[in-house]
Parts: sequence; structure tokens; C-alpha cells
Amino acid sequence: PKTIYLKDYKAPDYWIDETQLTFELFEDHALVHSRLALCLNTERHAETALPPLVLDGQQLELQKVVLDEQELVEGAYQVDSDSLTLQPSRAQFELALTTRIEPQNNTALEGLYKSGSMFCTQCEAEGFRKITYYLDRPDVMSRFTTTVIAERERYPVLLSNGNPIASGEHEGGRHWVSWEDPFPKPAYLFALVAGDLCLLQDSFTTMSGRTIDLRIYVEPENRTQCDHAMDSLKRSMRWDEEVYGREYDLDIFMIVAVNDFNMGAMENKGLNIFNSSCVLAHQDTATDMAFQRVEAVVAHEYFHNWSGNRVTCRDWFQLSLKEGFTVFRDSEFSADMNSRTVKRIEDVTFLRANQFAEDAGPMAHPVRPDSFIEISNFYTLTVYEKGAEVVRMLHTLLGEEGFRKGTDLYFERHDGQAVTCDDFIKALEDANGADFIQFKRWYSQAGTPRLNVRSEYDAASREYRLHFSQVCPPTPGQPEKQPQVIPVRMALLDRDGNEIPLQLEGKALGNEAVVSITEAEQTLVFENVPNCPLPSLLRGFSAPVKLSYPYSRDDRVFLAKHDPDGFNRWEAAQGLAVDVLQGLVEIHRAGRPLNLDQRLVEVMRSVIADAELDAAMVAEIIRLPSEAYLIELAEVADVDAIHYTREWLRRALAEALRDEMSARYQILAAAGSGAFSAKADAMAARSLKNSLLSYLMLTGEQQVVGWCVRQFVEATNMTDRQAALVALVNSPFEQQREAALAEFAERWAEYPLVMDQWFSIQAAASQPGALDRVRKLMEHPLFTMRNPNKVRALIGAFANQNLINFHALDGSGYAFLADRIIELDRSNPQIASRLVTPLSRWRKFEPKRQELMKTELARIMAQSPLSPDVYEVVSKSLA
Ligand code: DPP
Ligand code: ZN
Repeated sequence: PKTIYLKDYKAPDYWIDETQLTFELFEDHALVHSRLALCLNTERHAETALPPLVLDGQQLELQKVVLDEQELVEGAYQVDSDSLTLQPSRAQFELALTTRIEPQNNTALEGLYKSGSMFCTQCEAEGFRKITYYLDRPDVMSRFTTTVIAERERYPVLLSNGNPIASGEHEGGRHWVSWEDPFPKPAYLFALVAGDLCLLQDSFTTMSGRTIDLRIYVEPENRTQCDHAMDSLKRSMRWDEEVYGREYDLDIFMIVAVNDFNMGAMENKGLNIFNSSCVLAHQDTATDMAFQRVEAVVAHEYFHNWSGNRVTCRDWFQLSLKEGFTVFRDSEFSADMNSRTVKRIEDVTFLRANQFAEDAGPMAHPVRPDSFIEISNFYTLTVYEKGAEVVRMLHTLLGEEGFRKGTDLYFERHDGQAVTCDDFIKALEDANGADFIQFKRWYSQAGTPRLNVRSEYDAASREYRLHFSQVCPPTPGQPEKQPQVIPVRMALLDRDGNEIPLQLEGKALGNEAVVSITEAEQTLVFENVPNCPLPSLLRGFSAPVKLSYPYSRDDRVFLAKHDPDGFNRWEAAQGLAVDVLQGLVEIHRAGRPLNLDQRLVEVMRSVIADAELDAAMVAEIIRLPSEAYLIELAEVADVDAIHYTREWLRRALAEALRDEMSARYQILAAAGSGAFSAKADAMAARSLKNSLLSYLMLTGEQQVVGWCVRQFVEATNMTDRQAALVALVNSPFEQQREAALAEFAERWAEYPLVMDQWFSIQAAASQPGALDRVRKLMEHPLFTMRNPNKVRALIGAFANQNLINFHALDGSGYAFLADRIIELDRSNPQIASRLVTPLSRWRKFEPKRQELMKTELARIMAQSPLSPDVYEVVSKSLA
């Protein structure tokens, strides 16, 4: 496999102005006829020296090549496993091709494939080349017209990008529809769907008064689960008008739900294709978390219409241009729709447990990578989530208004273009007269910077000094880093928790300020500080760094109770829990008895009793840091000790706070037993109630098991039902657990997404014997390795969430995962490659586990053939 470098980027030799496609769909193959109007890129070549045309194409059977109405004989063009080459004789010419493909046998789910009885496509990043020969690169933007021809009976609905322009009947029960997309687009945004689908329809009036036809297509049995997605879509459209001034541009916007999909969803122009898990939501079948995910993904894909489609990426190294920006946009949307602080806590928790681990592992790469083997491997947490944090910092530095001026200029300047991250930054700079030269290191340097802070108070001069030092650890290919711009949102608190007005070098900054740390070592001197304050640093997680300040546990307790900033109150409680757990791990490793720090108990007690505090905040504060996060924080992670002490602490807290927890649980259970509501406060109440239930179950009291079973049986929604099931499955009450699992499976057998939950809950349960259970579940009639959601639900949940069993010291978890990767690589390399992640993190563990994990990686590496996807991740992991 070949490495591709950003520094080798060259504009294409030819452009494709027009792309006309005709698809003839049959039961065992499809014919793809393309007619391309090409022209020389005169900025690169003179008309007197025409370069050969090299089109990308893979796994295609080429049937016909017609150049300017002349059919070419074999020998007049060259075909190899990934290209078609021919020599044009004019600077402008027309090329017509026919290729034959077999969507029915396409198990990689890239290009044109079948999901159930439906035809659908996934072209990002390089799937279009599996449909026909093309310049399959995002800087080649073309106007597409698409005709789909298929049997009417089986495929009454035929969709593609843009607006429908004509349709008709053919002989033999076949029919056709033509679609025209007026906006030039790269091939990765092409889409086609053919199926027997039902339609949920609505409309939206844009800010300029145009009426848009909104359509969600799903398989008939899912008809009743689309309302939430439709509602989310309308709110997204309004929000993008209000917050970014962006109006929708076609007359029709379609979403199609498919069951077999590698990613969450895809923003194809005018025709978004979604994993059904990111569209369908009904309270009977979907949890509150699923509702929020649907809302976020619908928004994300819709927002791509501007940040991604109207302005797209020049090359795939710029992926974060659209993904980082769009994740930032969707997270702000969700923050506006729900609780801003809770949304931020969720995002930061996710980032620190997962993206920080990526940054510290063998696949660490900058937000704008400078090389790759397989681009599919770079749809990463770094490109998406860290990319969004980088955009968030720009937003913080420029402020709401300045940022908006910048994005207005960006959209205006680059509409219809394929651009780079530098172009994005340039627009923000130009609109604000700002200078982001140093800031751009966030795009080119990998790794999570550490920001160490110390303080000094001088009572005589009333000066308070904060000493900052930043250092970013080496990452593959980047041994040394330059200091980055780190915006620190902060305040200083007095002994009552009030903010002290900030005066920095003679300037009054108000009670809260954003200070930029730009040097490796930097000191800020605050003046007129009456008493030694306690700093509240990095509020709202204003930069994706690992902050360390020598807070005592008492300091953290104080901040958890008094910081006026909600996010940092949570952060202080979380920091206290981390500190307590890290201490317990040390005590446990030394073979000494564990003891419970009463300060943590008091913090939890006070929030559980606090009826004023948003229930979702309470739920976040009492949630202990995850095992994954504790592993990430550890130098060498002792999985057993982390699991043991965390479970011990959960039980100890449950016992210490039994009365408070059960009182609050009862109140919430009684209040939530009425009609279902999907409003934020109702969701928050369920979240807290279920978090309390899971603690209470650890007391082992029969009475609590009774509550849990009752909640399972009487729940009016999937959130409550599923939470009760999780609590039972993780309990020692075998009879109740098995009964609940059996009843659940029987009731929801017809609902694949609900059954995904059923698989995943069991795969993640930490009791011994988990691997045997997972093996047995693989034989369940509803399980299949062909469906990515099922693989994620069972194999993914076991390897990523059931850490104590996955890391079993006999190596059985590692061997099991390696077997699945090898098996999947033959059918779906993208999904196989994703599963390598847990093994790739071997350096985090002690020598014995390291050896076992490396042995499995080496076994995968020795397979032949091996996809470039898996090859890249495994070889980099072993390097
Ligand atoms: N479907 C993926 C996303 O929306 C890739 N564009 O992020
Ligand atoms: Zn995206």
C-alpha cells in the first residue's frame, strides 16, 4: 500500500464540467452509463501538450469507451486495478463509458450496494470510483444529471441529487426518473436510492419565503418513527438561518434511512442517506440518548449543505475543514436546543476519554493530517472532535460577532469552491484583522498539549501570579512541538466563591476573561487582589489541553460547591473523583484496605439533595469518570485495579448515600410515571433517576431489585426500560436478569435497533464469562457480521466497553477480536479497521498484556490479502 502526502497535492489535469449518469438496476448487476464533458486544466497544461487522462476506478467491468462519439477499441486505452488511462486529442472533449457492477455482492458498503431490498450509495470518501471511472477527488466539481431505471414493482421510489425533472415508463414493468442537481459538486456527494419506501412529508419556509419540500423515506414498518427527525430538520434549518445566515438552496431536501451503513449518515447534496440508527426515534423504541443523537446527526448533515457542499474540501487532508466546523456547528445547535452546560460536559467527557487516547496512540495525527494510506481511516475523533474544538477556540478568540463576520466572508468568498483549512483561517483573519499564524499550529501539530499552572500570591503587593507552562508530547513523525495558542477562560474566586474583578497589567478585564497563553513559559500578574484567591481555570474547557493545577481535594470540594461557572463546578467534582480513584488504585495495588474519602460523599450528597440544580447536572456530577478515561490518564494502566476500585467506590457511595439516593429516586419515579415527554427537563429527570437506580442496585437490597423490575415492566418509554435492564444485567440477580433479557428479546425481536441495544448491554456487562456470552450471541438468529450496527453492538461494545473482560489476562479477548477483524476484513475493511483501535493501544498496559496484544496484531499483519485499511492501522500500531 502506498502513502499519499499532502505536500504532493497537484490540481487535476482535466476538469469535468458536466456529468450525465444513467443507471440500469437489475437483480444481479447494474449498468452505469456515464457521459462526461471534460476540459483541460489550462492553468496546468498548454493545449499543445495534452497529458493523458487518468480516471479512478476500482472493481469495475468496463464495457464501452466512447471518445467524442468514437468507440475506442481495446488497446486505445489502458485499464489496471485502479485506473483507466486514455489519450485525448482535444482540450475539450466528451467521454462516454459503460461499466458493469454488482451491487448485490458489494459487502464493503462503499459505492453502490444493496441494503435489504433497497439500492443505495455511499461515495465519501472514495466510493464513487467503485461505480464508474471518474476523477474521484473533491476538487473536481461537476454538474450532475442522473437517470435511474429499475423495475417499478420492486423499486417504486427512485431518487438522486437535486430536483426531479422527468420520469416515465419502459417496457417490461420498468420505469425511470431523472434528477438534475444545479449545483456543481464533487463525486463524493453523489447519491442514488431505489427501493420500496414510504414517505413522511413536510415543508419549511425559508427566510426569503421559499417553500422547501421536506421528505423522509423509510421502510414501511418505520413510518411511525420519523417525527423527531423531521422536527429536528426543521429546527436545524431555522437555526442555520438565524445563527449563520444560511438558507437552503434546492426546492427539495430528502433523508433516506438504511439499515446497513458504515457511518452515522452522509450529507449527499439534497439527498442525505442515514444509518437508520440516526433517523428513527420513538419513545417506545429509542432512548433519550438516541433522540439526542438523531437531533445532532440530522443537524450535522443538514449543516453540511453549506459547510461541506457549497464550500467543499480541496483534498482529503482538509477533511476537518468541513467536519471540524460542522461538528462545532451541530454541537452549538444542540447546546441551544438543550442544556448548554450539560452538552458541553458530555462533549468534553467524550473527547477526553477517546480523542485524547487517539492523540496518545500510534494513529495520532494532526487535525489536518499530512499523509495517509487509506483516507477512510482518517474519519477520526481528531479530525471531527478535536477539529471542532479548534473551531471553538477560534470562536472564543473572535467572539460571537467576529466569528460570524468571518464565516460570512468565508461562505461568500468560497461559495462553489473546493478549499483548504488555510482558506478558512484566512477568511476569519481578513474579516477581523486578526492574525492566526501561530494558532494554525493546532492544524499541523498532533498530540494533546499539557498546560501546567502554578500560582503565587504576594500579600504585600497584592499581586497574584499565574505561571503557565505548556508542553506537547511527541507523536509519530513529530518529535518536537512548538508552543500553541491556548485560550484560557478564567476567573479568580475569593473565599466566599465570589469572582474578584480581574486587573491584568493595568487593564480591567471584568470578572471573567479569556487570556491567551502563547509561550512555552508565561506568567500573568494580576493586580489589586485583596486575598489569596482560588483560580477557576479553563472554564467551559476553553482549549483541548490537559490542565494541571495543584488543587487540593479541599479546593476541589470548594469549587464543586461554589464556582459560579456550572461547567467548572462539574469539572471540580470530576477532578475530585479522579483524584480519589487514582488514590484508591495506588492503595489497592499496595495491598492495603480501601477507604472512602468523605469529601466526595459530601459533594455527592449536597447535589443529590439540591432540587434547584438541573437534574441533568446532578446526574453528570454523580457519574464517576469512566474506566476508559482512567486508563487514558494512567501512565501504565492497571485495568484490574481500575475496574476493581471504581466498582468498589460506586458501591461505597451507594451505601453511604442510600437514603438520599432512594428518596430522590422515589420522587423522580413518581413524577415521571405520567405521560411521556421528550422535553429537556423530562429527559434530565430520567437521566438522574436512572443513574440513581444503577447506584442503588449495588446495595443488593431485595427492595431495590423490586423497584428495578417494576420499572422494567411498567416503563412508558425505552429510556427507563433500558436503564432497568442494564441495572439487572449488571446485577447478581440471575433469575430476574434472565427473565428480563428473555422478555425484552421476545417483545422487540422485530426492531433491529432495539435488538442492537439488547446485544450491546450483554456484551458490555462486566461479570466473568462475558466472552462466552458474546460468542453465544454471535449465533443468535438476529446477529450478522454483515450489518455494521450489529458488529458495533456486539463486538464493538465488548472490546470498547467491557474492558475488564476484553483485557482478560489469558489473552482470550484479544484473540477473539483479532479473529473478528480478520474475518471482517474480507467483507468490510472499513469496519474491520475501526475494530483494531483497542488493540492499537497496547503501549498503555503492562508487559504481559503488551505482548499478548502485539501477538494478535502480528497475526493480523500476517494475513494475506489484507486491506489497505487494516494494513495501515495495524502496521502503524506495531511501528
Ligand atoms: N457522513 C460523514 C459525516 O457527516 C462524512 N461526511 O460526517
Ligand atoms: Zn460530517
